[in-house]
Amino acid sequence: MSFKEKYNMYVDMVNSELKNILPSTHTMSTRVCEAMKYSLMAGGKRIRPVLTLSVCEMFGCDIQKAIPFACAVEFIHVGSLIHDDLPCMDDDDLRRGQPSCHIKYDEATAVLAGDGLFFSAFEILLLAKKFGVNESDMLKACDLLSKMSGIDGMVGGQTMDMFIEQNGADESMVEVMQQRKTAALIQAACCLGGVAAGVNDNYFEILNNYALSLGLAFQVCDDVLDVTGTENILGKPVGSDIEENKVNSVSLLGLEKAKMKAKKYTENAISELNKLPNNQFLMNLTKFLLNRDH
Ligand code: GRG
Repeated sequence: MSFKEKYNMYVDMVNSELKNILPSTHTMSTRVCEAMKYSLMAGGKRIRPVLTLSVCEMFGCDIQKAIPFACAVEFIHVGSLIHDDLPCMDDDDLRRGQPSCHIKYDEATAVLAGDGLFFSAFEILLLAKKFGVNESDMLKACDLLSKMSGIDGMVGGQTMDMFIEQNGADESMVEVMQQRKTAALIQAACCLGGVAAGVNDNYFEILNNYALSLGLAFQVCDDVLDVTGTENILGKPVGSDIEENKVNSVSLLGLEKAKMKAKKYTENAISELNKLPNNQFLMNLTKFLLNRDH
């Protein structure tokens, strides 16, 4: 199976499970359920759940065990994008080239759709018991996902991003912000695959290091794509981050140095990956993410 076929196979598995677990719309909360579904099914690349499933599989474990974890991570990711687009945050009318959740619905519905996705994520994660994950591993997964999403992870990173926009920052502060805002959930995605597979502490640490470098590379590429892409990752016009005076890798270092930084992080990720078994798919994915065009 080619890399692309395998990637699509993982995406299909995630999408069919997401459809099964989407909240029922036959309730008094129809509008918020529709908004959750709209954003979940709006064409995301599904990188994080693909990481969860492929990590689980590289250790020879049945991927079914990792499906609830993969879906839980995607729920958090999509919820964070909905909140990120709100007028009080990044104020973006477009996401993946389509109206953002608060434009398609309204602001209050978008806040609640994000909240709904965050809480449902943990409900879904706990479905792992039905797929053969034991309770102590589920607790470990729950601990990881909540930490990587909360103050030490995405929420903290987004807060730093807002602070930096007002006060400026140097390279090391931007790196901490990027680790928390973006890499943390990618770390959770990879480590949850490891938890589902029951990996030992040594492999767990390697996975965590791999995912940190991958997540940092991913964010720097995102900053680069804002300038070089035909349409940037948010579906916004090219260069909009720079025009809005965002402090990111490109505004701090310039385009060429930012590209070199993404390459360096990718090399670090690859050197961690070399310590793991059956790494061919993840090797291809790591290189693909460095060279992606959206
Ligand atoms: C409560 C978890 C929680 C979060 C709220 C709003 C917020 C705090 C955090 C925002 C974090 C954020 C938007 C980080 C950007 C990460 C990033 C590069 C997203 C783009 O990811 P892709 O390209 O998206 O994987 P697709 O569209 O493919 O799903």
